[in-house]
Amino acid sequence: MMMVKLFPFGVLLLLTFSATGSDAQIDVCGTAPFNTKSGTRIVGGQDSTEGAWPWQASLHIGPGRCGGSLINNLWVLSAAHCFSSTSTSGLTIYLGRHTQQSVNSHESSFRASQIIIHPDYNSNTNDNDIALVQLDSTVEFTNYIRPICLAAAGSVFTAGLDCWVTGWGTISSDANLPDPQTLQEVDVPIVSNSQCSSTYSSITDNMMCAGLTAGGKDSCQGDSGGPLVTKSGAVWVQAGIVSFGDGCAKPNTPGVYVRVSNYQTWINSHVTSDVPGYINFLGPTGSAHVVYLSLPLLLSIPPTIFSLVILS
Ligand code: 4AZ
Repeated sequence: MMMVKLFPFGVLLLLTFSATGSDAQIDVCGTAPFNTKSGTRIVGGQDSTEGAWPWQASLHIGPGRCGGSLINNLWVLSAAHCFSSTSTSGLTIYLGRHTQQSVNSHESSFRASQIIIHPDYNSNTNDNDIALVQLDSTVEFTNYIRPICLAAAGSVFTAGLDCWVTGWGTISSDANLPDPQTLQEVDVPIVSNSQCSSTYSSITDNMMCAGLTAGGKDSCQGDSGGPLVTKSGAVWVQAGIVSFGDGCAKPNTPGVYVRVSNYQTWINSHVTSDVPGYINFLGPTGSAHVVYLSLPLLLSIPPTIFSLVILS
């Protein structure tokens, strides 16, 4: 945790979050009024509470299903391998969805106006397995539909960090169980890239891994494109995108995720208005900058300068 002590005898304690840019989304991203976690098929997980993961998108691509995450009022982040082309026909995007069959009173559905697949996506190695989907109209944020904050360039996710992954993918690697109706959630710890490379031969810096040594908890087929998130102070930040794995939930076989923090420049080159909120994640409390200011100093700072001080 970075600690800035302007006045050691300060009387005011301010918790702020490090953000890059003056982002329209930073005030709202990563907040989830119905999420009670402290710190996600999904194999070994559980039904989520309605509204707990308000950035979760359900992409129906013809007969196929993928996950995604809302990053501002117009764009959804997902995986490149979810799309066989950039044709938007047959694609429906659901936000605020909880179950795949019952009535979802908080849901809105959209068509896509554009699909952007990363130009360096390699379907043989799975490198750069990232895509952006532009909705055909802007979405109104509610308690059930909100954007996720994204991990800023330079973010650090150390081995063992607890993360959550969410989706409607298969809940069993033997494919005998039907897909779940209710959005599933499971918590999985980060596995270092060096450790993960002992399982997979092609782990790149653009990837990150998460899972238990013993197995039992994992994302799986149908969860692809969905978010791997962790909590940073009071807000949730997306670390990864469900990408691939050798089966699901096997011992010593972590799930592999896109390392979102490597794509801030690429995302911002396409999402040019209402830029997503980025959090420089350095640990569970690592992005919380504690700032001490004395009351006289505080009162002497004009509001505009003050906001620059705490956000820089
Ligand atoms: C899949 O087939 C898939 N355990 C996605 C994620 C994982 C495995 C398979 C990770 O889309």
